[in-house]
Amino acid sequence: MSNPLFPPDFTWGTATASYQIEGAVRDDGRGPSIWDTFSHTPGKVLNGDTGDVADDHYHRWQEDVDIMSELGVGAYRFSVAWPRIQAEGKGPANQKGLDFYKHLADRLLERGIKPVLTLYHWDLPQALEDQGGWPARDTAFRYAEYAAILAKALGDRIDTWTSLNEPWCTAYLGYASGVHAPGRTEPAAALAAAHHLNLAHGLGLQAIRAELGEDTRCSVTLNLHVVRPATDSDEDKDAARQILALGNEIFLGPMLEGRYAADLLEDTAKVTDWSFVQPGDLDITRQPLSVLGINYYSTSYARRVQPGQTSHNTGGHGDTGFSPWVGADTVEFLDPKPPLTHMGWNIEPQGLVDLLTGTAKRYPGLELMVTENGSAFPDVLEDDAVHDPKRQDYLRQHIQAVAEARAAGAPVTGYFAWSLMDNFEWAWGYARRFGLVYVDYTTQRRVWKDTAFLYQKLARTGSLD
Ligand code: IFM
Repeated sequence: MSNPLFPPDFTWGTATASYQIEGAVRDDGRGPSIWDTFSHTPGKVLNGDTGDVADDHYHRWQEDVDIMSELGVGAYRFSVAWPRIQAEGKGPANQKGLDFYKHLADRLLERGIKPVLTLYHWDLPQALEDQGGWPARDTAFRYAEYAAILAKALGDRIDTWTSLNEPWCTAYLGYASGVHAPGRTEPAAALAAAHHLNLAHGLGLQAIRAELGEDTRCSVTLNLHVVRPATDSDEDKDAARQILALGNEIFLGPMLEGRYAADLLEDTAKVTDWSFVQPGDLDITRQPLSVLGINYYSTSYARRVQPGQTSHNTGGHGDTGFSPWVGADTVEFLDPKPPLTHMGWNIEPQGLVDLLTGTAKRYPGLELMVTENGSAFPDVLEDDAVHDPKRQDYLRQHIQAVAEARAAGAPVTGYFAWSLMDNFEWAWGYARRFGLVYVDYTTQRRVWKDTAFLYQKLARTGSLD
């Protein structure tokens, strides 16, 4: 590849999430989360895997920070497990839970790695789900209290506060298709959940800035979808528009523009009347963002079919059949075209160029970061090494895409590889590996894959030449 010309202050980072790596689900006063319940429900996660032990990061975090230090990354994006801080999602904070993240942040800072904290990466306290979960408005207010606790406790240790990771997954996979926790299949509830996530985002950022000051660096991470029409026909263009409204506009509108788009409301009218949006909510959801985090893996192709004619509704990153549940019952996704990753997702780096340049054009001046990008491939541990040329290719192509977007003027200031190490890949359990570092789950040994060495070079030099 040509020299991508990343400046020295470009942030190279790695990312993880609490339930995917921590394990220790009963230690030090942690309460149960919806993912504990879901993963322990037979048939929900491949091979019956759970996050009970995961990467045992809760006990091995120092070794994991050492790995990051050796990789040479400048930032680490991790999430806090809400039920470690408030076992039941409300009430006073659990000091031991706070201490874990304080120590982690301190060690990162000692090593010159900026802590980028996500408040919510899907592990809702089960007690809050029992009271209605995200479809219940009260959850947004409980989240704001939790945000205030974290801000007070972790304060200036944190470089960037990220309200939510991929609220799309929480709302649609959790409450519409039900393939993620809590596994509910209630379309109207999914749209209410989306709104309450938007509200939680706004209330959470208000709480953090009230505690730490208006200049506090705050963000949200969205898995913005790149959905292309299968053909140039008006029908297929409208199918893509409909999925983009459900996937992207439903969060971008309220968070960045203080509105829900009229076509989104129309498209979903037979599912809900949106009466859960209360006067004043859209002033709260729209808070100044210091940076927008974008997660990108692949694209998808949509077409319009006649009612009742859809043969399948999968394709692209995580579009696991959510659309018919929320009113898009005449949209069909094309089968993804090879090359595919082990997730079955197509590899289309141009999608990342388009997404970054398109978002930059739409929101001039808004700083962007790629907060997740990476690929799963079946890895084999051989003589203490993992040779993963396909993952290296994926990385090279997508780094090139970021460079292209930057060259076209998109203000992208950082890239976080998903993931630092193999981990619990939700409904796929441990059967899908996204790590730069291989985890041997029987011994918890960490082994650098070839891609980790490549990333080290990138992090240290800003170039893959
Ligand atoms: O593992 C997930 C992560 O938790 C959220 N974004 C997508 C990743 C790969 O599926």
